[in-house]
Amino acid sequence: MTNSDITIVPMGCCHDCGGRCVLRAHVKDGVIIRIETDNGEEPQIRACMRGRAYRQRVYSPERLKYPLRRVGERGEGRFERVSWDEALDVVATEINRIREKYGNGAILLASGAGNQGILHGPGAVGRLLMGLGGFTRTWSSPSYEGTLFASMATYGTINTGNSREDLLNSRLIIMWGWDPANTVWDPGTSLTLAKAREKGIKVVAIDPRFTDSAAVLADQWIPIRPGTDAAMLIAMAHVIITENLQDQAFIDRHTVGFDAYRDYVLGREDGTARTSQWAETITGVPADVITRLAREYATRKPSALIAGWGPARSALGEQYSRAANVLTAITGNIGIPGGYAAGFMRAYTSRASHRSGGSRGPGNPVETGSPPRKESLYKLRGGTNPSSARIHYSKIYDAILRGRSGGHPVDVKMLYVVAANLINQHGNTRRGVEALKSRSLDFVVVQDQFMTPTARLADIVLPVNTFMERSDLAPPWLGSPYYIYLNQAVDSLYESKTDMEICRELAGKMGIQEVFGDITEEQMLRGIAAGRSDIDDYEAMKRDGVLKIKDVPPTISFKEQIEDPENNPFPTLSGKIEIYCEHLAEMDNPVIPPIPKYISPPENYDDPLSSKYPLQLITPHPKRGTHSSLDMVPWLKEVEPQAVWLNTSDAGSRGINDGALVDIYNDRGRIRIPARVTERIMPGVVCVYEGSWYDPDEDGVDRGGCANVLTPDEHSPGGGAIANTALVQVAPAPDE
Ligand SMILES: Nc1nc2c(c(=O)[nH]1)N[C@H]1C(S)=C(S)[C@@H](COP(=O)(O)OP(=O)(O)OC[C@H]3O[C@@H](n4cnc5c(=O)[nH]c(N)nc54)[C@H](O)[C@@H]3O)O[C@H]1N2
Ligand SMILES: Nc1nc2c(c(=O)[nH]1)N[C@H]1C(S)=C(S)[C@@H](COP(=O)(O)OP(=O)(O)OC[C@H]3O[C@@H](n4cnc5c(=O)[nH]c(N)nc54)[C@H](O)[C@@H]3O)O[C@H]1N2
Ligand code: SF4
Ligand SMILES: [Mo]
Repeated sequence: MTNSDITIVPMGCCHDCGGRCVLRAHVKDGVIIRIETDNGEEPQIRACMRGRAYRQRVYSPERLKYPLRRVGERGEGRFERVSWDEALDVVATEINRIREKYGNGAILLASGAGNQGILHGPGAVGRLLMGLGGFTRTWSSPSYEGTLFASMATYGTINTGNSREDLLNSRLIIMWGWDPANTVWDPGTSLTLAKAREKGIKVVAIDPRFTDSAAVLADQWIPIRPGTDAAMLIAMAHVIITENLQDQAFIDRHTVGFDAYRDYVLGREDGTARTSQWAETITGVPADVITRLAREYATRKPSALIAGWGPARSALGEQYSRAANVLTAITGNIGIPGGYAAGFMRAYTSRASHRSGGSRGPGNPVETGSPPRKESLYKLRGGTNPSSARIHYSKIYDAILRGRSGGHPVDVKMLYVVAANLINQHGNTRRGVEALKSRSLDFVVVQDQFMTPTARLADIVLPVNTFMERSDLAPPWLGSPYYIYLNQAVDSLYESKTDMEICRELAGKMGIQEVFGDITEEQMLRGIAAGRSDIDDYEAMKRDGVLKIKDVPPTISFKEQIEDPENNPFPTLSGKIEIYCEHLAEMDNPVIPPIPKYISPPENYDDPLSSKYPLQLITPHPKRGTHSSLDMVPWLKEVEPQAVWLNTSDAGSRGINDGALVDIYNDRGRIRIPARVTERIMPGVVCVYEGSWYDPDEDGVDRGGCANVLTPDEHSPGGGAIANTALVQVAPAPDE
């Protein structure tokens, strides 16, 4: 489309936010001067302020411009400009040297979620390293592994959601640890929830914070202590069972293990009845609030209990997800319009995974013959990241520092980081710095668009272009029926290249050109599109920058299993919904029991450590950013400067006023940022959004406010990240 001397290029926003929205870049004389969004037919896929502000990222003065080589010690942050030829020679030489000396397993690929297009991002590096005989992969996703594990254990699948528009058939919607007004969860979710409320459907938010969603989309806010959700869910089951409100016919027909769960809930197993009063002391939620919600949920059928991933990003997060899944089962809210099988939540699925990372896929020679991990659901089709040759991404630092002698499958000698700001985004930032500086690690290469806290620790830094400087194809974040076609808006800035171009050149230097073949990127995109049955008009998609798939019938997960169970078993080992999961029983691990239980995790509110660090830290996803990717955008910094949310009473008892500079600290580290004193967070809990860049001063105090300075580099038994379990103290910052 051309209007005078301005060209409008249709494309989309492609970082790892919960959206994937239409953008239209106005380009004049080769420069993006304005960004607008979808003004076309309904349903519009409208961008938020983050996408609309994107040109400040493309033209940020902080962009990486040229390949860089470290001078001085690793981590000192001093680099010199080198040519692409020199930089790639070093990378190729190091890869070959390390493969020959230590074997391919010594190369660890740390791929992140920075780019969500299908063609660009980490996939190219995975392809290159596979072409060279394999590499060590990480396992687990920082997003959802706890939820995924619980979803697989209960239903044998991650396809558990209903279409968004089906929420309008519900009579009660519970947003449990879910804040879609901020995190999006596919464009249109907030609009649907707003319509639901207009229709008179009750919406409840359960969250330690009075979130934007609680404020604008909910009728009721129930604050709850982090890490205790399983107790409330189990107490709701107690109310339902003692008042005989369960759907017994559904339970008898579609589930296994109800009796064992009932015995636990009623206290027949161990003498402790899981009453609302029992849960009140644990969760901080008044018993009558729990009882009332349980009755409403069981009797206002159909009801949608949407259990977010945030509460599962905790030390024993699987128990929360399992307890939520089981509650939806015992009330028979599964497989029916207006219901919702709590679980992973993917709905529309006629396409492949939304993850384009190079860390997935079959046939890695480095993994051949390695047995499955004991704590994986390896007997299920698809398993849950079963290979014991992989390193959990929370354990990358430990693997580098301790290697085989620390129980890891390999001694890591080279770290290839692509589209990941791991130092910032993985738990225990300071240990990460120690690991990447370690002399046992021979070589670190980082491919990124900015000199991130991770790139500062590299030996070679390779500049990558942004999604506005190349073409790509991107499915929505979770699973709505549409595709975004990203038309290239401008030429690559400075000397930046795509990840694909970089890997192709490396492949050329290493004599394996055939890995990428000689087809163009456009031909590759056409090939990808041809492999997807729901893309029927490539040209129209490219012209419009979006393909909205029409006439998709609403998804009601498990409809077939519920209507005709004999012919449609659940893909679990029993063929039914597993309230009691035999596969879990075989693991014989007390912190992943076969039925969901409330187990107090380490660093919970009642841990003895709370006498030293009395506040529970949560670190949700930022409104002003997509993880760490937009930290440098001034317009977005204005929206919500990084600060710690602190309840008025906790601030008062510490002599802290709104806006004052404070220290948030524990044994892992210390950050110094302003306090946001507010009633929007419950007493005893503090919130620091993830994503702000680590920026330590000479005393090692992080002035950037990186939440992961305070979180652990551990994982839950099923493999979930632990971003919302950490005890801290807050104090006024010392005078400077
Ligand atoms: N703006 C924005 N949107 C995003 C992203 C982003 O970076 N920025 N990232 C995207 C990605 S990759 C992901 S994985 C998703 C993540 O989506 P979610 O996991 O749903 O997002 P979070 O913000 O981490 O957590 C949701 C809510 O859980 C609450 N919470 C934390 N701990 C607890 C708890 O113990 N109990 C209860 N009941 N609530 C708790 C938080 O206060 C928060 O309001 O978001 C996506 N959307
Ligand atoms: N404390 C805490 N930590 C968390 C979370 C939390 O809730 N709390 N959430 C976790 C979650 S759910 C996620 S998904 C992770 C995300 O963690 P990451 O994937 O590490 O984070 P991002 O900031 O999305 O992107 C990483 C980098 O990718 C770069 N990038 C963008 N596009 C490209 C590209 O095309 N090519 C290359 N080579 N680089 C590119 C960006 O510049 C950025 O530096 O964070 C996790 N970390
Ligand atoms: S940041 Fe997310 S919600 Fe905002 S425009 Fe981009 S994809 Fe859409
Ligand atoms: Mo994520």
